[in-house]
Amino acid sequence: MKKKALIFGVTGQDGAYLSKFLLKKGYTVHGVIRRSSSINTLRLNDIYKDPFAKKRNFVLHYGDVTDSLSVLNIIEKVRPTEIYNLAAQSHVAVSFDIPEYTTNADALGTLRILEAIVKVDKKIKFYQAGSSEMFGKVVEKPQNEKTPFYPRSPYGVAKVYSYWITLNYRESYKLFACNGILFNHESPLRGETFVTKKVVKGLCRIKNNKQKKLYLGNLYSKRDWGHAEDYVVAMWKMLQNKVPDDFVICTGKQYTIKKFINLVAKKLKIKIKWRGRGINEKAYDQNNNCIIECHQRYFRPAEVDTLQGDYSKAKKVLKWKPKKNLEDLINDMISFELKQISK
Ligand code: NAP
Ligand code: G4F
Repeated sequence: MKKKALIFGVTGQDGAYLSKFLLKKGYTVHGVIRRSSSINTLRLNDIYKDPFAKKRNFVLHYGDVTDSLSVLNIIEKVRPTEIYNLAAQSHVAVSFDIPEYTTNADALGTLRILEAIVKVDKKIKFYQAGSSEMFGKVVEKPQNEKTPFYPRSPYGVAKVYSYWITLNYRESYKLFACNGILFNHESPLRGETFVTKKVVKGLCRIKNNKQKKLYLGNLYSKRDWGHAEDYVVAMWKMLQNKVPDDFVICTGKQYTIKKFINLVAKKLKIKIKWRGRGINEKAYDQNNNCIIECHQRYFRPAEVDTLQGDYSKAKKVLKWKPKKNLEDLINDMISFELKQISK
């Protein structure tokens, strides 16, 4: 029988990559989109299907994970074989500005989907988009599936709730429910306000005289960055495993934000020199123009200083490993951005 996936958060970075991956695998993909006053399906342009077409393998439904009725109605109507919950207010810094909404969407949203599964069909498999932000102020290095959580933001705390409620419904109702604990993953489709996209886009525009300066926050936090295209494969593999389980997905390598900037600048042949310390640290180009400055607004009330994962379990059980390294990721992001500028 043809498999049917339902993706909450289909319009996001991962939603777009996962949809394309599942369509290639022969799935019919249903996605949940929010009503918006401006177009929010740009990442889905190449797979979007005319709603009046007779046979469609990609179908969109209006809904919201903060709205129980829409969640239940869509699951009842679609009757999917697999549900991927990627829906979230996913920006860590913004979660300090809208903590209540973040908790509603990122914590209770998961509960709403799990409850609907219990009501509609307990055989529906469920993937929960957990995050390395749950490790927060890390208690060991590197982090694996057994590392205790210590979240540092309303976003991280909400994701910890989702992790435990997913595990609880697995144990209580015997659901096939899995937590992916994914470390940062990026791509040309990454949201514009996350640091990798901001840096790549900013430096590409500076190189092409479209922008003079880029403002950033903490340059010294360390992240384990992978490519979103690799990570959606891991989500799918978790739901094809014999038993439901939880998996860390990462590259095992970490870099500072500053190192990431230096790598991007090198690729773009911008020779940068750093001067100053702390908030006064600045980057200058070969003509001594200041092209990067730090600004207080991009620092967070509490920071996650270091993240580095260990994907041994996923490698052993799911036969998953990342295919693309940081250089591949940067090349991919830069070529996308340069194409955008030349359009
Ligand atoms: P993203 O680009 O920000 O996408 C988030 C998606 O969730 C968008 O489709 C968004 O819709 C949707 N959404 C937000 N609030 C919603 C609501 N109330 N109801 C329904 N949909 C809602 O995030 P991403 O990078 O693809 O990440 C996907 C998931 O993985 C998220 O849950 C994120 O927290 C988690 N995660 C991401 C990473 C990473 O590094 N990317 C790492 C670990 C975990 P709109 O387009 O309408 O805003
Ligand atoms: O790119 P970021 O905003 O990603 P962050 O906070 O690590 O969260 C992302 O990854 C998580 C997985 O660990 C996901 F769960 C989450 O949904 C999201 O996708 O920031 C990365 C680092 C931080 O330390 C931040 O303080 O970059 C630092 N940074 C420095 N300047 C900045 C900036 N971050 C942003 N967004 N903007 C800046 O100007």
